[in-house]
Amino acid sequence: MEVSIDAIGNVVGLWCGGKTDRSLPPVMTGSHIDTVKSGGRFDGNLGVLAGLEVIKVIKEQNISTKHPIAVSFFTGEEGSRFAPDMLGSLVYVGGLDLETALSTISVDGKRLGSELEAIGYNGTAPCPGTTPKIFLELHIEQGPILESEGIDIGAVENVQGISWTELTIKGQSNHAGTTPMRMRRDAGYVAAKISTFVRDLSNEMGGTQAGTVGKIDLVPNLVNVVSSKATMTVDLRNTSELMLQEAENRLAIFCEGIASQEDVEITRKSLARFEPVEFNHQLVDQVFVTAQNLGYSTKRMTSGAGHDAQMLSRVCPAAMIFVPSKDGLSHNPAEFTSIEEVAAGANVLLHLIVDAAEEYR
Ligand code: HGY
Ligand code: MN
Ligand code: MN
Repeated sequence: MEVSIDAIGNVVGLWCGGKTDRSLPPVMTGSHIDTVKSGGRFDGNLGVLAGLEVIKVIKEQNISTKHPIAVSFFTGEEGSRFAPDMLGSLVYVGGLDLETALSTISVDGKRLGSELEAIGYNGTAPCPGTTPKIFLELHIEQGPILESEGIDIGAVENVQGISWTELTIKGQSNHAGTTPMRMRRDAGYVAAKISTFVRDLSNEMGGTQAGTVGKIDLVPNLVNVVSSKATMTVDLRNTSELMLQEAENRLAIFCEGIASQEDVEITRKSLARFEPVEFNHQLVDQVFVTAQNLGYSTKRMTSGAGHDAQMLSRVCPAAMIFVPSKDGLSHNPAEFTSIEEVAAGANVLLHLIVDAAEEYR
């Protein structure tokens, strides 16, 4: 394939058969190859490897298509090192300017542009990138639905909204033994209260509301010192933009209240904020029908996780194919999908791509 690397490290492999018209927009598939630190082998990688397998089968079968076919992987989809998530695909579609992205500082204090240079992925291909004809992403569900209902393929209709906030809580370090409880300005205690509030709020709101505190760093983080500082993250999700705003507002009100009650200062920084995304209905229908025609049980569903496809949907029709996750597990080394389930997803992807790329019969 003709491989290009763009200025934010996105990689696009382009395949053109003998009679392909290079002036036509490519049918694109792909995903990401970064994982969270404690991640599994399927999240992201499946979509990229399946895309390469599709090209291999097309070449073996001497299939020739009018449109070029592209297989891509986007930089920093996870966002847990360099926020926001889907950073590379957001730059690819022009949703985040390149300089801002390159100057992003990671949780470990590194500048994204320098890190790309260090690994040789500060490429020369321009950002934003070529607009595809369509974008299809094969991905594991990362949840329990397909497995629990015994369904082979998910035709993903939409992605829920995402709100990531970093809260910095400043109190006062003090002696754990001598400081009367009424005199404490305990950042660690406030972080814990916010953490339980996020859980209680999500349970109370119900529906698709999700709330996660995945990261809390305490200073000085010592057994006999009242914490002077806590830095924490809050991940809120909802399929409804209004409900997501409601959750954000209630979190802000809770923080104001606990800050004055505990005499601490709380500052907030948004790390990521994406509204819910609806995929192209016609393309979702094609995913659904193609899977059914191939004899797979199929279900229309929502994605709880964010994906590169939601960014590509800003510039072209996009949709996703889900395959089951064992025990609904993901962002965990035990993440697993069987080879039969993988093959089913890759087959649906193959047929959709060949159809969209307009095979010469
Ligand atoms: O956070 C997410 O939904 C994705 O894994 N980046
Ligand atoms: Mn993913
Ligand atoms: Mn992920």
